Amino acid sequence: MPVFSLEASGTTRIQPGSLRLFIVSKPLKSIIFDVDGTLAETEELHRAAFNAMFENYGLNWHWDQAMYGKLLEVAGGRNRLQFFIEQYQPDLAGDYIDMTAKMHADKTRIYGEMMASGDVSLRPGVERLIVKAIEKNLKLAIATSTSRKNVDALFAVTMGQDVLARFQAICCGDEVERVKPDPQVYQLALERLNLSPDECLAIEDSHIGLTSALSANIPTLITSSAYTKGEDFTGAEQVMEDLETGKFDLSSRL
Ligand code: XBP
Ligand code: MG
Repeated sequence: MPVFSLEASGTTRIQPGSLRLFIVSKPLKSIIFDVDGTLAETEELHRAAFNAMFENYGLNWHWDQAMYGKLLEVAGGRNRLQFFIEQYQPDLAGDYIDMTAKMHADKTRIYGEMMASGDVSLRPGVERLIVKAIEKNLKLAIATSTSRKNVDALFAVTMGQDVLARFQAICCGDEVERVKPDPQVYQLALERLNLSPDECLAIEDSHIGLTSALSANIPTLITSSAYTKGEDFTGAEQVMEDLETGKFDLSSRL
């Protein structure tokens, strides 16, 4: 007979003879959401915004999906752009590497315009979970490598700024020194929430995000996205296609 058995509820039962001891995990107090790929499939819009920015600069650089898939290994758009120039345009690095902040700011402006006039929607089950979490008085948080401007742009066309205002901690890539996979952005979220990692659940879509959340000791659920399907999600609590298909049930965590 196994000494440890993991119950569906998340309790660990230890059975030395007839003695039954239950170690109950702390009740969930907060859900921390990643943004790109988790709240919404936004990476194609990011890619289009990068390509439009390149055109505006008169550059013949164009990131197709295969290239973008590789570049997503570098989180944070400005880091990604720098990496691309160094790896794929080394002859032009002298001219462009110092311009990446300006280029990335232009890309952010274009992304905002595209978001406002596009048809991005939240991924299945996201809105339902946010509404349920508010109903159950859970704290809501965001931990993302993207900028606050882009988070605002997404909420403006989806659940609205009033719902974003219900988030107790909105932690973005432009507030931390090191973006994911570094744990900084999740550590900042924990600090602002004033909670311990085991009171939180992170929801992520990528192995980079998973590494970041796990390095901050936060249990993590994965909803894989268009660009991250098939990645190695070892260490995740659960992996599902999306919150709706995976029938993620918040009540089992309360
Ligand atoms: C994913 C990212 C972001 C976006 C682009 O962020 O790495 O960099 O691809 O956004 P998340 P920026 O942590 O939400 O998955 O150009 O604004 O960085
Ligand atoms: Mg993501």
